[in-house]
Amino acid sequence: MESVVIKLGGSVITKKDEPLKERIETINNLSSQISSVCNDLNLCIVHGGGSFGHYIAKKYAIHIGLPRIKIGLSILEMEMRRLNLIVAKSLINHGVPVIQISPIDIFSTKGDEINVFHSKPILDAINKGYIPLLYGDVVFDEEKGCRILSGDQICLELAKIISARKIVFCMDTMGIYDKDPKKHNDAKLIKKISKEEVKRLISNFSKGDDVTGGVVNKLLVAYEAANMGIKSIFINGFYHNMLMRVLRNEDYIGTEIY
Ligand code: ATP
Ligand code: IP8
Repeated sequence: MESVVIKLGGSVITKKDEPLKERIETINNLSSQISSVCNDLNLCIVHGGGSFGHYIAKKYAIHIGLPRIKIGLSILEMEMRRLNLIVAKSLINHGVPVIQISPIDIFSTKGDEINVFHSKPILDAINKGYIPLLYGDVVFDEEKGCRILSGDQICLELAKIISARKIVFCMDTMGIYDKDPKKHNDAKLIKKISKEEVKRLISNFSKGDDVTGGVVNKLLVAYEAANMGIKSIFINGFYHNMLMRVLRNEDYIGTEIY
């Protein structure tokens, strides 16, 4: 069976301009698409922070290290688990056998590097036929106290351990453009990007307002993935059945980084 990692972007599953607001209809729609293919694939699902994670992380400056207001980190963890529960409930209601796994329990970092990844709970779940469901999270860091580990980065770690050849990123745009399509009407969708081209593109893009670096972080992850022979596919998570089409290896509109 083919192994695939899916990232449900925070820009798709939450209203990024409204703190702590999920998009339940979109989540249900994505769950239904995943449900139609989940028996034919080895899947891991990861979701982003959106207006839960990024909002709380910025409010308490958690992306800089341990917050001065200690409870801020607890609130971030609680809100991410709440968003994770919303996503899990939807997937389970659609018959997708997910097991929620909190990154703070299995990852820790030292500086920019992941130095602990306790992958057994993930592999155990997969071996028993379940689908691990993780999310971008705060994790403890040996130097800074804590740091935000993006869902994108977690996707890459999962792809490595389950030998996935493909990560599918659902975003609120049709894929990667030559410039931010929300700011430039003449932005052009780039359908295929080689790993050599990615580096050049990154230097033109801004990190945006997110605590994990937005589209730049995604491209860095895609670059690292491509170096390991893992393809990254960027699609619009709002677009009718696009996720299902990619998962079924059918034609789709989006960006492939290889
Ligand atoms: P989260 O980090 O909350 O999970 P996400 O993974 O859904 O969110 P974002 O990090 O919000 O995705 O990145 C998507 C956003 O990146 C788009 O809304 C778009 O405005 C912005 N963006 C900036 N430059 C580009 C570009 N060149 N191509 C595509 N999107 C871009
Ligand atoms: O949204 C960040 O993960 P991302 C999660 O995938 C938090 O970048 C807690 C902000």
